[in-house]
Amino acid sequence: MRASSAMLFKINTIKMKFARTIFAGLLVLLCQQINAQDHSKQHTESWTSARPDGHAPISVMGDHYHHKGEFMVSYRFMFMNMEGLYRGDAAISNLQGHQAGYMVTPLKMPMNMHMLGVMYAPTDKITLMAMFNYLQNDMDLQMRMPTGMTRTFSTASSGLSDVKLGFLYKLLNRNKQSLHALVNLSIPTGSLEAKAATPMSGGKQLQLPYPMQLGSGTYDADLGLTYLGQATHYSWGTQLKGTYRFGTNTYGYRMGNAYQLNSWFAVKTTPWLSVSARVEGQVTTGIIGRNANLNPMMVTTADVANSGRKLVNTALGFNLYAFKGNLKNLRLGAEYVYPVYQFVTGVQLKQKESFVIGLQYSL
Ligand SMILES: [Cu+2]
Repeated sequence: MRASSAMLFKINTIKMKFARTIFAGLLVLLCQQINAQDHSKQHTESWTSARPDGHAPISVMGDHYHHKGEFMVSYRFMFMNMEGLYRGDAAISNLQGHQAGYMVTPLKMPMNMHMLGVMYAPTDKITLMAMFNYLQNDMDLQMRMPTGMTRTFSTASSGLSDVKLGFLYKLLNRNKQSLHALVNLSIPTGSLEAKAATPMSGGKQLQLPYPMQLGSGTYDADLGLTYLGQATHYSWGTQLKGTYRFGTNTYGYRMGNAYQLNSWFAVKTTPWLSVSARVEGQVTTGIIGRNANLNPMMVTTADVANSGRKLVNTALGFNLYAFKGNLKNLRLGAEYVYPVYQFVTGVQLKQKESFVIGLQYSL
């Protein structure tokens, strides 16, 4: 047993090294390609954000940097919904969820998120970023008695989530192609104390399960790389981003790491409008450790065995851009996001569609 797990660990380490080597190789190739094109052209043009598709679809964060002295504020609103149970990559009934050993199963979890962002570029190379998120979570649940009777109830939580501070670093911008790195530090300002009275608690306020809490409780880092390209009437981009969490929070657990690969394509139909299509792959690993205040047999969301998922999203969106006039540099973006594939570890709610709308203003 021990020998085989050591072997597995070794194989995984080799796989990771291999993936890292491939990634570094691709990066070098990309830089060389951008440089090579530079020498072949007489007039080199920079990638520019001053067009409707100069910003990525609104759901993508840290997609663009600014010129020295520029300042930007943004507000985004996101509605997300989760509904119906999944085990692995297949839907199951709530009865099957209860039969897996849980007294309570969730029915749905709609979530509203308000995001306020600030960007400022002290130099052409560096753009500083800060992001403040306010969350409103709701969850409808079903309790099943041994007699087979069911009863539904709801819980809710809301408040400031974790604050993110970071910067973008411009690596290259030439031949209408651009490459920049993203570094964010997430500060655990979001509360882990969200509580509610449930039919099982006899009127007492009890700490809510993991997905209903407002923050991770740990210091986390986002590391990312964004590649952008432009032609006269269309543009494209790819962003690879990882969220890494460190240590354990005051309740003895750590949320899973998250990895995202985003690729999008946009068509600039007029100087003020672009439409976009995007594909996103997401992997979130499971929770490490557990909160001793939560009874894992009570509800699926209180059991860390039901955490971690893989998801493929598709999205359609548009950007409106005021390129002149009094509202110059004001943008409005919206995107509709629909998951086309998901795999959950254990029993979890299924991710449904989400909708994002946002305003950005730079000066
Ligand atoms: Cu900006």
